[in-house]
Amino acid sequence: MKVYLVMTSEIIHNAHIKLINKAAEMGELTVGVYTNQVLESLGRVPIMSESDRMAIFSSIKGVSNVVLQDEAGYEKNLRMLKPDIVIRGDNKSTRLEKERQIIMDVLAEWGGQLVEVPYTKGLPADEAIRNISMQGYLPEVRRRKLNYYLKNRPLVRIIEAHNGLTGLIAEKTSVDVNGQARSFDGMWISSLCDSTAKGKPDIELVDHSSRLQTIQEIMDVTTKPIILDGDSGGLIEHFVHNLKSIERSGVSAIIIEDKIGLKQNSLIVDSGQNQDSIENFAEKIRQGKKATMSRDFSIIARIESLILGNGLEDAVERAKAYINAGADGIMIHSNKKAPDEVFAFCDEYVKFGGKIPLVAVPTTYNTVTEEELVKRGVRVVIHANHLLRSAFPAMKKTAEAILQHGRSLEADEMCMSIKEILTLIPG
Ligand code: SPV
Ligand code: MG
Repeated sequence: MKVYLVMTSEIIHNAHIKLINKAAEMGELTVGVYTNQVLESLGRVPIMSESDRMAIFSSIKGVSNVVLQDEAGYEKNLRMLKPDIVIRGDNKSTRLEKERQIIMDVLAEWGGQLVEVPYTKGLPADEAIRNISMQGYLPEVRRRKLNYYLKNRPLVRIIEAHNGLTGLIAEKTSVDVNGQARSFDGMWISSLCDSTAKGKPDIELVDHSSRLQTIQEIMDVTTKPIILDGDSGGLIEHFVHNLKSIERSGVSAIIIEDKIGLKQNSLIVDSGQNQDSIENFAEKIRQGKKATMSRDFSIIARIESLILGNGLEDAVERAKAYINAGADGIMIHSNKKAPDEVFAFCDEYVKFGGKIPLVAVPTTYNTVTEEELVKRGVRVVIHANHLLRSAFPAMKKTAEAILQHGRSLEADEMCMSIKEILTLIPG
């Protein structure tokens, strides 16, 4: 008898061993191990490589063979292995219910059989797994996540968050695109949105402590990596001190921009801002890298040459210098309607062999898709201000409706129900 068992867990506990023993008693056992890509599609951040997991299962008594399974469904591997028996836990989630039917249909083609064993909940190992997922709240785990994504994903998709509620939207929003779950990989704490949400202009006016407060609020209710908009980073002497509390707060990466003087938002056309010298900004990166302790904390250098009209050549020269200074990533920014100048920079970046991740913020040139940016070599796409910008008009409209009608009835259709708001965040 050929027996097939797919193991999803990366933490092996007693119930798994019992299951493997049971399967091995039935016949020659092949264990299927999900690829990391499949684990990711199921919302997991793999903690070890596929080959490590294969090696672990190969060494367990009773396992004759280990194969990789590169899809969440079993169909491809079943047709390849043609097992007489598939064994699995009788977990009743919707996804697994769907899978169950497909497994039975495919097995029926050669008279194979599905054997389901009771799914054991509440094991000590469940507690261990829960503890590991809880660690997403901890700084090092978040940082490792961002690093893992940067190394393993073609695209890291980031959205702006400026408080606990928008953090929850970034954390939980997921859509189905052609049968694949799609969600954001992390959050951008934008200076524009953090300032605007506090009713202040985006001119480095919101002080360090207030920025930390926003970070903590978001940290409290999310587990995804946070990329902080660090504005210009300020004076080098201040930057190295502020980095300590930023790093300790749990931020995964900070992006600093090479502007100097009173900072204005980059989307203001002809703001008359000055760009820092290459030497000074490179020194800021160098000192920043020295001041940080965590191996996974990233300092990303943001180049404003295109924003300030200083041209592509200057942008490329700066990218090279900032990489030499130890930057962990390069962000190229543009406030043009068309993506052409960003594309031109990307082409140069690829040509000179820029290896560290390239970041883009397509706010004004948002006809471009994430896929097109990735094709040009961009690895991180930040949707930098959209939760705040969409919330403001909705709130304003509601306020106007209440004023207009002298009551709130007419605003009801624009609002979620009291029941919904009361249950939005479980106790
Ligand atoms: C921000 O979101 O604050 C940014 C990006 O710095 S931009 O507004 O485009 O300058
Ligand atoms: Mg900003």
